[in-house]
Amino acid sequence: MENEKKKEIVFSAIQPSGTITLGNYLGAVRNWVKMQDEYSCIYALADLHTITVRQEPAQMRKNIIDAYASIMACGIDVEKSLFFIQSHVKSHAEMAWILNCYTQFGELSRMTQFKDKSAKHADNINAGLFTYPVLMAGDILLYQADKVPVGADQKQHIEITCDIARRFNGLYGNVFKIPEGFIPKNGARVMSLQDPTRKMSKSDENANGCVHILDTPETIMRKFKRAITDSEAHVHYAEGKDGINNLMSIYSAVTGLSYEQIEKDFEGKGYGDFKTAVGEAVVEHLRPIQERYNQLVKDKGYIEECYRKADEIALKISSRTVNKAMKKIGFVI
Ligand code: AQP
Repeated sequence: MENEKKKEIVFSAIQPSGTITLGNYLGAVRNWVKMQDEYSCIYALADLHTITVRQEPAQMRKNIIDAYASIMACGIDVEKSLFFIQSHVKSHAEMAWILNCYTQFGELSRMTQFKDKSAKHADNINAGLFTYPVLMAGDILLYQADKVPVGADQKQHIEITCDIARRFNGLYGNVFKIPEGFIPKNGARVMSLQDPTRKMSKSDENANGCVHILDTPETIMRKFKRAITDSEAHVHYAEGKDGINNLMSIYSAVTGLSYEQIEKDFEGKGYGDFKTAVGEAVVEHLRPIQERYNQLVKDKGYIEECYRKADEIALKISSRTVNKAMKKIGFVI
């Protein structure tokens, strides 16, 4: 119990905007799992974030439940960690509005994800897409998180979270803990298999570029065999070899082998052999996750029981921070 009190708080979230990808898993979720014993972990399905892009209602409902079960299947243990659904905890929307008033238009304009996503969804550049980092800052700050395990693409969003928190604390005293991003050494940036200069994304239009953690072994093998490489046919890590570098990074992340060892093992072998080996290693790595997922989705009642319980606790914790912030600002509460 003494130890419990001293544990640092970890917070992270993932959007249920589609089936979880190998990028989401290696960049974020795998670390969430590893941190469960050492830290007091709070994880969320960030469903409020998904509506910055249009969603089909029935598909969205399915995605939320599937994502919850997938994350549990990856190893999030609801007895150890709090794992809730963001839209069920009203503090997130409240905190987002408050922090919007402490965030500058100029700093949001510099966010690369906003630039990327507004180019991708040019017909719907809504205000939510622009203020997405503020909602995310609130998500983290509500739980007074010490550490935030994310992929490298979220680095800028963690920085703006710290800037907003420092600005608020500067005005009102110590309301928010200043968090620290936690980016893995391996798998921090998994790239598309079809365009290795772009990150692997759930919403990639080219289905072959993205490996989903629930893809069948045949699909995974096919995607890796079609992965874009180069004309050199020599497995080694080097600048300009984005496709091979990406495959090496994935292979290293799932096998634990160093780049030197991989280069040695594939000396004199072609890219075909290497792609097959990466595909097989990923299939084996994902097999137990897929088996657990198939068991879990059979019991929707149990899944609901898990998130309802977590939603309630998350509301209690986060309401304390909302109340504190509102009181400091001058609201009558
Ligand atoms: N390609 C990636 N490599 C490593 N980490 C990644 N993450 C996402 N893509 C990669 C990490 O996964 C966590 C959850 O991400 P998210 O769902 O909140 O949002 P995202 O980064 O926008 O993910 P997607 O897959 O690209 O979703 P869509 O297509 O809907 O925009 C984060 O910690 C992220 O760093």
